[in-house]
Amino acid sequence: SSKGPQSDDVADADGSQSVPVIGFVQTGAESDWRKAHSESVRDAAKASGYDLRFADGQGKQENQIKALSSFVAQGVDGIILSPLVETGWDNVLEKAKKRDIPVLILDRQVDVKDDSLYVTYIGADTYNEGRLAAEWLIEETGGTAKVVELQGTPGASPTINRFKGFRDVIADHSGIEIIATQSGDFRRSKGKEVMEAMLKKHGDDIDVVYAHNDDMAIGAIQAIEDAGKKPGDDIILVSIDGVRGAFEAMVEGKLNCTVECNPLQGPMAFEAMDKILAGDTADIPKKQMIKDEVYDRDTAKDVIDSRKY
Ligand code: GYE
Repeated sequence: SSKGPQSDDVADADGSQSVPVIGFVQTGAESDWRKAHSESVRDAAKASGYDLRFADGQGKQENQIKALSSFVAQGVDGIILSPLVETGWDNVLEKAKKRDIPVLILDRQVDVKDDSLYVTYIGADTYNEGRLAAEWLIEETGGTAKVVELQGTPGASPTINRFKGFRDVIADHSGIEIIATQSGDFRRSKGKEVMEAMLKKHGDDIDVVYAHNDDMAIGAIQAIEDAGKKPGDDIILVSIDGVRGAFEAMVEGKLNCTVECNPLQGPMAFEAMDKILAGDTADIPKKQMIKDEVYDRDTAKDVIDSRKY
């Protein structure tokens, strides 16, 4: 029997309660963070008694839009969207609104004309993560370093926010200079490829890699080692997410710092969905941000065994 919201449930012909159907539109499977995120949503749906329909956008907004339209056409009870990029959602969200299908935005943000097109946003404070990465770096380097930046997917809210948060902090520190910046699409292979090109071009000038996620940092570590340098010592690396691979790299001394970004958002999402489907939206904030911690090489060993993703 469903532990989900009872009030809106329709009794089936045999008298049993029908299980609410939720369409989940995911970005893809670009990183370890994303895999943990998908798993968290799947597990929480099950634990809360929902029937989850999972649509994998495979890194393309058009796939996500198609999946959303199709969930609307199916008349699902609710939709959870993790949008690849920030813009371009107005039309499809209007379709959902016209059919009275509530939409919860999870992880990445949307930029829409009309905020009533979604009920609530739940995710990490990715702007603050960019700030925390910069603050750690200033502390570590004493405020002097030439930095190369590996950006996430162009147009994605964490990319925009981690780009800006970092710059807002280094603005007061003229000794920190970004000498190159390019997208590695939040992917390990792309991070390695972009880092190889940066090493060829900038060689010994590079003091620091700032990667918008751990997967790209791990790719960059490979490229640095292939170039005969010692990641963590010859070049400092700071990234974001806090996935297991990052903790392993820190324990090995190859990654200097990761700013946590918690992907285990499923329970929060379905707690909110319970309320939404029960018509209990009054106390749901428009925006719910998850808190992040900073970990570095000194603290990694002590916490690696307690990491949940
Ligand atoms: O940092 C990255 C993932 O949207 C915050 O997306 C998320 C980011 C995360 O692919 O690893």
